Amino acid sequence: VIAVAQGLPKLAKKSTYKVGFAQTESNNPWRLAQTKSMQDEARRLGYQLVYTDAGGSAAKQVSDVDSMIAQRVDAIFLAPREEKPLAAAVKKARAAGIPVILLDRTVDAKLAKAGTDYVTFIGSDFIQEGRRVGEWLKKTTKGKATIIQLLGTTGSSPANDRRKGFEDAIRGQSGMKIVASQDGDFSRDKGRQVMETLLQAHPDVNVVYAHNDEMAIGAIAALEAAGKKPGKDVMVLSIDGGREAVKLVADGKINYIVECNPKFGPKAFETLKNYAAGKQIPAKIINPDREFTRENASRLLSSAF
Ligand code: GYE
Repeated sequence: VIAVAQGLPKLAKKSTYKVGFAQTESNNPWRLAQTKSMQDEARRLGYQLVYTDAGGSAAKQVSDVDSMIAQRVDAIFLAPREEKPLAAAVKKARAAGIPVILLDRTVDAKLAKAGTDYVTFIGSDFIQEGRRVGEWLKKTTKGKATIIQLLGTTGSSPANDRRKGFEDAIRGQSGMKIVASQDGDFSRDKGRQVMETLLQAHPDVNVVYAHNDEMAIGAIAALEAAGKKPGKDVMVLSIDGGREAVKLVADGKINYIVECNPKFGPKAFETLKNYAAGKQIPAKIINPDREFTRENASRLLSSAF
């Protein structure tokens, strides 16, 4: 699909820009790597980056976008924490004549559209990520698994889609059962707490699928505290592929990770420049994701974020 920049605010061709980057939170390695990549690329290009950190609050992120509009930035990169609340912020920026590029998460497609309300979405295909985890599990366990699913932040596009892709992949497998799915807010500590509680209710579980590394690492702590061997008694599956987690794959405590790479900087700013040059921009720009297994983890470790 090609989003023709019709009706979208124009971006003048200039030698430098003042651009906003509205980040969701900064409490995990993925977010820190993404922010660094954006800051490094802005510095390299000599652009001014107006950076805000919503600290895990969608309401704060909405007001961060408001303040970028008030400061008249040339364009806004937005990593929308949740799908619905941030759709309104996208529309406000558009109405103020400021083009928005969505980074890493998207907004509800019924509320705001690429090519009309925002320029494009740059990120991973989260449904595909979840599906790959489900397919790998189906193959590896020959269709037999008792699963706990640790969900990402409620209302965020990666949580919705990683769930959908995974559940679609294992649907119809009578030997595969998800006994509990609970929100761990993409956080290590929440993941550990939720896993502790769920393990008590479901001591027979032998797989945990976490929507990101941080929750997987939290789940590993809970498993070890309960006297279980992560990676052996209970398989651990995750998404992201940060260095700490890939190391755990090499050590045998995580069994499988689908990558979700946070280094958006170069692609984000290149898209901005293409937009200013009047080039056609696809409605979605999908990053390729690798995968980490016992076989390749040591070799790929140094290339993980
Ligand atoms: O997987 C997670 C982060 O939106 C794709 O958010 C991103 C996710 C990522 O907190 O670790």
